[in-house]
Amino acid sequence: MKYSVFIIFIITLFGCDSNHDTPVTFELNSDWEFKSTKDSIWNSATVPGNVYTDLLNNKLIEDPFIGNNENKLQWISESDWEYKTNFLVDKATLNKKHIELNFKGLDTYASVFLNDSLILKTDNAFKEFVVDVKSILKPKNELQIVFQRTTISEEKEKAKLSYQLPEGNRIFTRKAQFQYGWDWGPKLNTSGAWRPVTLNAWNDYKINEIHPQLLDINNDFAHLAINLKSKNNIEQNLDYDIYLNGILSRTQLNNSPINERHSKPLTLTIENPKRWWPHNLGEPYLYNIKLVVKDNERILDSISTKIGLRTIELITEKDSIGASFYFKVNDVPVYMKGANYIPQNSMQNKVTDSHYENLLNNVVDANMNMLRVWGGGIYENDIFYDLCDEKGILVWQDFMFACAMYPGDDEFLKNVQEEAIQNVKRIRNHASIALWCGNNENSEGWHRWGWQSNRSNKEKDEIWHNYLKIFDSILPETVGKYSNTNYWESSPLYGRGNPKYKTEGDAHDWWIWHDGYQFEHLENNVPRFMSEFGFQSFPSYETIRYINQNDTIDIASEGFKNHQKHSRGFQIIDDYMKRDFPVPINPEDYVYVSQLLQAHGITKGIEAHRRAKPYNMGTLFWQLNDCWPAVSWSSIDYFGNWKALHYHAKKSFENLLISKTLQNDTLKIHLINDKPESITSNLQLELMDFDGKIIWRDSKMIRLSLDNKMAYELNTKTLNLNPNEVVLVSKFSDAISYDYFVKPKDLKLKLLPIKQTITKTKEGFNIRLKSLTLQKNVFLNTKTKGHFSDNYFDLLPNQEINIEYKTKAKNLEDLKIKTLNQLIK
Ligand code: BMA
Repeated sequence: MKYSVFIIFIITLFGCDSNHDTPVTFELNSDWEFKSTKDSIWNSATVPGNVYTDLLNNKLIEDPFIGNNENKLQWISESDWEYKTNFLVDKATLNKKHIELNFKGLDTYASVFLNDSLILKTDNAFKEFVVDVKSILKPKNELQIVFQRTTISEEKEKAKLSYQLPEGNRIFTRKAQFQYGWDWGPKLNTSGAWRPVTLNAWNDYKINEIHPQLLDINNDFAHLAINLKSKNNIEQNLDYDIYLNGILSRTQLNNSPINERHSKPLTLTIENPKRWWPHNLGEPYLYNIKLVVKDNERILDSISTKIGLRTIELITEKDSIGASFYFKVNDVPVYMKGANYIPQNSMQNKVTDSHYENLLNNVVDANMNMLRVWGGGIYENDIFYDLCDEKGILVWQDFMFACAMYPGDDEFLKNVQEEAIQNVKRIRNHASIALWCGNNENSEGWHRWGWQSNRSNKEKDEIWHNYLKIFDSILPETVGKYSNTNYWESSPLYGRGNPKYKTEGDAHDWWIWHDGYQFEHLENNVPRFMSEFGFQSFPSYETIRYINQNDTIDIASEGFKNHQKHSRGFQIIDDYMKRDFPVPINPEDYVYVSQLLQAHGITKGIEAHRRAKPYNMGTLFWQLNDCWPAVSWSSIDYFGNWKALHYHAKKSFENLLISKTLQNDTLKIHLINDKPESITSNLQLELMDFDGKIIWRDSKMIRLSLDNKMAYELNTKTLNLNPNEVVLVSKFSDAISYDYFVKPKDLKLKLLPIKQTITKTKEGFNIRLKSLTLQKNVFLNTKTKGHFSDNYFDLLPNQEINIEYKTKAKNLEDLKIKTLNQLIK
């Protein structure tokens, strides 16, 4: 029998041993084994982890992300799984007065045994569980966790109801709802200890939580209350040292010890405070706060947290049109630009710190300042919010309820209540948290998706009443009690079908895609805040190759088709493509055009929303990322490759945007500025043909303040232009825009070569490109792994551009260039 030995790192931070009696924490993450309860053979397991990765690591299953494997693996969620580990506890730890086991996340119905005693039964993957194990713990221990398949509890709960709730049995289980299958994700219902398991021991004092609250702030001072919750058996007064950015700011002797029953906040004043800003408006400055609690000179415990000094408010005020929906950060109305975020992997333990780092860097690179953490996934790991704080990305946080109606019995409500308290408290210190939202589309579903048909009034009343208990009572009260963040009941406020969606609250526009409406619908129907709208595309060649495990780009294989989870998905892409683009036969070309199509439609929406500022104050497209290799609405695919949409959204999300509209023969140039400073510059307009001949030019001095301005208007009839053969180049300050007068498929592009010069650089390669004709949507691709500084861009005639390719590859011999010119006959 193997035993993991705790190596106790004596905390030398505070000098000599006798000067502290601080709590100790050990992660129980080694020597785990697992098996199906029906099996007798144990295999090695990983904690934190889940049963799919454990089966995979032991080569007991094939990769669920390849081909049709997902379908062959459904037996896994129909089985029960058992995990165990053995561990030693040293004498010093055993002698501590208090010892607890802490389970940060068990997915989901788990029975936990320590040395054969049942110590815990769980029913919520979003909750942390703490168990006192002082009386059971021995020098040698066995910890065992049995995970029961979710269907058992779900069937039991279902049988208690005289009616069925939409949508399926997932609603009975508090775990990531997308694991039951979604229209962009596989059905991989996991089990396992998905977050760390720790052993915590202490004697007389332990800090449980710190919660700094900004009381008031001006340019000279910020006043904060530092709320502290601790377990405290010490009767006498304690000292509290507060370090601000490493400097001891204040020692305070409290008259009474701060403990759970009686807590009195400490206070802190920061002189000349620096405010935290979303990255596109300023520096996301964070202060480090460290609190050291002492009993005379003996250190009892310490805790650190980072805070950003900012105020955030959601402003929903009635106005002459409906009601506003915008965020004020530090009293400044801020336009929100971004996307909806889903879990990065169906197997959460595969998401490493660098996945978080890279993805959130990509968010900043694309000029996004807000992500919506969508309600069918998970309350994210701490690192996600840490990085959003650091990088200046605001977070719209949904509670984890999506596209369904949920039960309302006391046990379920109590479970939800505890989940909400824990998660609100866990993330409330983060500067990035802008909003808590109750659910995704539950209200819209109830009112618009036929969920009420064939139900008695009594049944309808009960279901809606249960909805209100959670989303109108438990959740807002929890958010109000434990945080300073605003709460919004459901996203969207009004669904499709209610005309008020355009005048009040946030909106999801799924007329595009699901209902097949023209992209132009986005331009003519602008809501106050667009929290979802999207269009699918195929992923990168790398991802397609991975799905098929084949070098050719095959998008018709059965295995590949399993990675399109929307029942009409392929057809919808095809239908839209016919409207605006050439429809290629060759799969490589088809994949490329599908990405151009997605970028074309979504940026049309983004720009229309931004042109309507300040009527509209935000645009978040669906969706940023993928949880597996797939055909989906994402702008970045599973392997981190930017699709055309991410490159194009980056341009449409610039603080300063030039955006063109053309209605009948009236051309309008709009300028949109998201920075609080005004800009005075020369708007320069040039109309050129595809050989670079200037047909017309004009310029105009413009003073642009915050918001948007229709800066230039022209009747194009006066130009006598051939609309299929011209591009309008507009420049204002450092912004530039290329615009066309017809659909991409109607452009009369020429087939001429692009001259390319590749040179090796420190970080990869520099690619210099030049052509005699306009090259539309130049797509650079290679089998090597790397990132192009720009892609899917237009190259003006005779213009020379430099693209940086960041890669570890030694050569770039396979670099290929695709353009729309090659596809338009
Ligand atoms: C939105 C989301 C998801 C869904 C997406 C695409 O409404 O909230 O539920 O995946 O549509 O259909």
